[in-house]
Amino acid sequence: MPGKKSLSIEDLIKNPGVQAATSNENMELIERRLNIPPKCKLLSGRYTKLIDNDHFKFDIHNDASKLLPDIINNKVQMITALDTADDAFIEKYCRKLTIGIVFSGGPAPGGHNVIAGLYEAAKNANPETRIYGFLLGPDGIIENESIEITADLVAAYRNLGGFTMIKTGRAKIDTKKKVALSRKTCKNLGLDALVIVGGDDSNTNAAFLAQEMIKDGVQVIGVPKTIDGDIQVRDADGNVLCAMSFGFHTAARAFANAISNLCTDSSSDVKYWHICKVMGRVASHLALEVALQTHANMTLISEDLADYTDYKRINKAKEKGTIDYTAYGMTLRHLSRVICNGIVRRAAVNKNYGVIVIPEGVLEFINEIQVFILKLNTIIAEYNETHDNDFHVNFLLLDDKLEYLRQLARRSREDASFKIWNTRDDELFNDIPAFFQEGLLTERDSHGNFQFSQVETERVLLGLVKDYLNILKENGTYKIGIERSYYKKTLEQEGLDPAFFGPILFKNYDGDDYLLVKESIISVKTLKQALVKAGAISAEEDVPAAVNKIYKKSVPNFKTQIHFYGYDGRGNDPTRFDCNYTYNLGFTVFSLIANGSTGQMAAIRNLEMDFSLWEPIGIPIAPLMHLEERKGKLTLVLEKSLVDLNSVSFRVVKSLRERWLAATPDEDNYRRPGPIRFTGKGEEDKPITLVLNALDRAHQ
Ligand code: FBP
Repeated sequence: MPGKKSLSIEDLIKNPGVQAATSNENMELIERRLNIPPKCKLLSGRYTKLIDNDHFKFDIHNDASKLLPDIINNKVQMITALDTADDAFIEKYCRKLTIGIVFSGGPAPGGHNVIAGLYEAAKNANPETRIYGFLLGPDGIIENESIEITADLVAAYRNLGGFTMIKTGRAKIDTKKKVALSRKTCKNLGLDALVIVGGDDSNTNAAFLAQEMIKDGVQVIGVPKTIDGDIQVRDADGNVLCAMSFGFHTAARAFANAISNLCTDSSSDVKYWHICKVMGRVASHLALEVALQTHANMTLISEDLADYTDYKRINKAKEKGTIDYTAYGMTLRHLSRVICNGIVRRAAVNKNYGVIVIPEGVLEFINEIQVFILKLNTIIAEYNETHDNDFHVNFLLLDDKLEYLRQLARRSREDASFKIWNTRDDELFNDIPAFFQEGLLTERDSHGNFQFSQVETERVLLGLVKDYLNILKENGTYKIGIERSYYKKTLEQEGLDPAFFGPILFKNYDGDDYLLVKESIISVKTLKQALVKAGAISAEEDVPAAVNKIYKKSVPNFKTQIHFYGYDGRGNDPTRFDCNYTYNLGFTVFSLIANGSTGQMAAIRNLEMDFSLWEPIGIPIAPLMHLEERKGKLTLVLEKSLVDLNSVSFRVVKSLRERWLAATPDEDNYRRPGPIRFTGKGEEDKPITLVLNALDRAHQ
C-alpha cells in the first residue's frame, strides 16, 4: 500500500503470527504425541506370565537344529496378565534391567511406538531399568554407538513415523568379527537383553545372535517389521501366529491414497495412463492391498504371473511329442501383451486413460530375468571375497562389468565345468538396454539380496508395452471408440447422413454404443480409399471435414506418467492400527524379556479382530528357518511369505479384475480410501487383505 512502511524482516520473524504459521508444531503432531495407545487386556495386569503352548508345531529343518541347538526347542509362548504374584516372581520380573534396541533395514511406520511400549513397560516394572537405542542400525551395536532412551524422547516421537529417533541401517552381524564386537558392546553396556526390530533377514540374525549370546546371559528378541508385509508366520498345521508385520498398513494406505488421487485425476482429464510402481522387494502384498484399497484398473501380482501356464504352447509341444518348459511362468513379452490387451479394450470404449499398479519385485518372477538375477548374485558374491562392494569398486563402469562377464563366457568355452555364465547368457544379456543391464548389475544389499528399488522396472515394461501398442496401432486393432451420439451429432452438423457413412467407417455400426473404426482404416489415405471404394466420395473429392474429425478422434495417443511409491509411504506417520499394534508389540517384548525368553519374536494374534481380542505371544524364530539362496549359497533364513494365490484376498482381487478394468461404457469403479488420519472413525480401519484372509480361517 502506498505510504505504508513494511515491517523489517527481523520484526516479521519475531511476529507471533509469523512464528505460529511457521512453527514445526501443528495440531495433528500435537494430538499424535499426546495420545497414549490402548493396551491389550492381556498386557494390562501389573505383571505378565508366559505359558508354553504345545499345540503349535513346526517342521524343523535339520540345519536349524544343528546351528541353533539352544533355541530350536523353544515353544510358542502365550502371555497372560497377572495382578498378584509371589515374591520370587516379582523380584525376578521387576529386577533392574539394561536393554538395547536397534532398528534394522528399511523404516516402517510404528517403530517409535515399539520403543515407547518397551520403555513404558520396562519403567513400570522398575524405574531404574535403562534402555539404550543403538544408532544407525546394527552398525551401532558393532561400533558401540548408542543413546539412552528417555521419557522426553519417547514423548517427542510417540505415534510418529520413521525411525528418526535412533535411525536405521542395513548392516548384518554375520561374521565372527562382527559377532565378537557386538558381544563386546553388550558386555560393556551390561545388557541383559537385545531387541532387534527388523524384517526376515534381521530376525534370522536375531536368532543366530540369541544362540551366540546365551553364554553371555544376553537375551535376544525379534520384532516383525517391514512394510513389505512378508513376515507372516504359521505353524505346520497352518495356524496363523503372525498375520502381518508392522508398517504394512500405513505404507499401503499412503500408496493407496496417492494412487486413488491419480485415478481421480486420470478419469477427469482422460489423457494419461499412470504407471505406478509400488514397493515390496519380492512379495506383492503391498500391490494386492493397494488394488483392494483403490480398485485401480490393472494391478500386477508377481506371484500370479509366475504361476501362469501357457496351455497353447503345452498342447503344441504335446502334438509334437515334446515338452515346452518355457510354457510355465510368464515372459516379459507376454506380460506386455497382457497389459496392452487391457489398454486396447479400454480405448475401445473411449477410455484411453487409467491406472496400472506394478509391484516393485515383478521382474524377479519373470523367468528370463530371474535367471539373470540368480546368476549375477552368485557371480558378484563370488567376486566379493573381502568386501561386499569389491565387484563394484573394481569394475566402476558398465563396460568394465560387461568385459568381466565376457571373460567368464570365454572361460565357459574353455572349461566345460564352468557353467555360471556361458556364451548364450552373454549374448542375451547384451540384447538388454544399457540402463537395465546397469540395474541388474547393481550392488546387492548386505544380505546379498537384489535391490529392486534401484531398477526402473516400469521403464523396461513400458518400453515393451509402447512397442506392442505401436504394432497394434499399425494393424488397426488399437483404436479409440467413438460415442454413437457424438458421431451422429458431428456428421449431422455438416449435413451428412450418419446412417450412410456409419457402415463404411465402423466395424460395429449395427451394434455397440462405442463405434470402432474398421481395422483397414489406419491413415487419412486408407480412410479416403474406403470412402471412394464405397462410392461416398469421388477420387477427386476431399474427405468431408466431419468424417475426418471422427477418424482423428479414433487415433489413440498412448501418453504415460510414471510414479514410484515407496520411500514416501514408508515415512508416513502410522495409521491408528499400526500405532496400536506397535505400542503393544513393545509391551510384548518386555514381557518376553522379563520372563526370561530368548530367540523369540514378539507378535500379536487376532489382529483382524476387535482390539479387545488381540493376543500377544512369543514365536520361536529358530523352527521357522529354511534354506534359501543368499550371495550364491544356500543359507538358513527365516522364510519370506509370498502372496498366497489361494488366499481369499487374492481370489477376490482376481475375480474383480474385470470389473476394475472397467472396459465397458459404464463408469470406472474406483474406490477412495482417503488420507491417513489419526482421529475420527475412518481411522479405525485395518488392512483389507488381513480382514479378507481371516474369512477363510473363520470357516475352518
Ligand atoms: P525391509 O525389508 O528392510 O523392511 O525394507 C523393505 C523395503 O522398503 C522394500 O520395500 C524396498 O525394496 C527396500 O526396502 C528399499 O531399500 P532401500 O531403503 O535400501 O533403498
